[in-house]
Amino acid sequence: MTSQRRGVLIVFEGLDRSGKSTQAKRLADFLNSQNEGSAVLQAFPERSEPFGQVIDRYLRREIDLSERALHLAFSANRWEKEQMIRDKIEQGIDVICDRYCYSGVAYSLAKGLDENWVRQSDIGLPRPDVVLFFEVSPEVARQRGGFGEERLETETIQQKVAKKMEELRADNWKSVNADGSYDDVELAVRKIYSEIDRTAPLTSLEK
Ligand code: 2DT
Ligand code: MG
Repeated sequence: MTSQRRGVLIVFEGLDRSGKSTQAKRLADFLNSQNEGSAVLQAFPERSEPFGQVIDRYLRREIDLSERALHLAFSANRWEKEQMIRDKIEQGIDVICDRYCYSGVAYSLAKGLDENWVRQSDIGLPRPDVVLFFEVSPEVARQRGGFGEERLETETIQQKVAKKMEELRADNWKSVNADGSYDDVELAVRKIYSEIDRTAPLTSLEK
């Protein structure tokens, strides 16, 4: 048997305008610049997949969905990518996700859905080796520009999501102070990346 080292699953979570998408891309670009093909960037929702298209139409206000149907669509959208994620990691390729099930849970809890129900649909997905939790102060977030046009992009929803996200912290979470310059934050992210232990096997999300 070959003992090739596995890839890692790294998730970027945080509020809108915390810089997480920028930094997820920077990490992927950095890893690929060192070793071409060693990392893939995966954003959720992945709007190009069938369930992602439904989500996209909902977010752009083209269609309506009940809160539970929307929650399941977001979760199904992760399942659309599950095999790809497992395959890459087995091949030694790092998978960097811009949002994951924690956004799914936090947004749905913020809308008042039941916690046990909400967690159910993500059980069995690969569990991230590390979740980088981007924390940005309201002042800095405000300086980074206004909210967009899509659904869910309001101050009220963001505040509720922030509170719920805070409660989801677990042992695989690392806080990133996202108030610093993009270059400083990038270095902080790289340091956390370099400390990931990839000797243990990838696990799955449990109840
Ligand atoms: P982006 O702006 O990052 O494209 O996200 N969301 C996301 C959920 O409500 N549940 C989920 O499971 C995920 C992954 C966050 C679009 C919006 O979708 C929300 C913002
Ligand atoms: Mg957005």
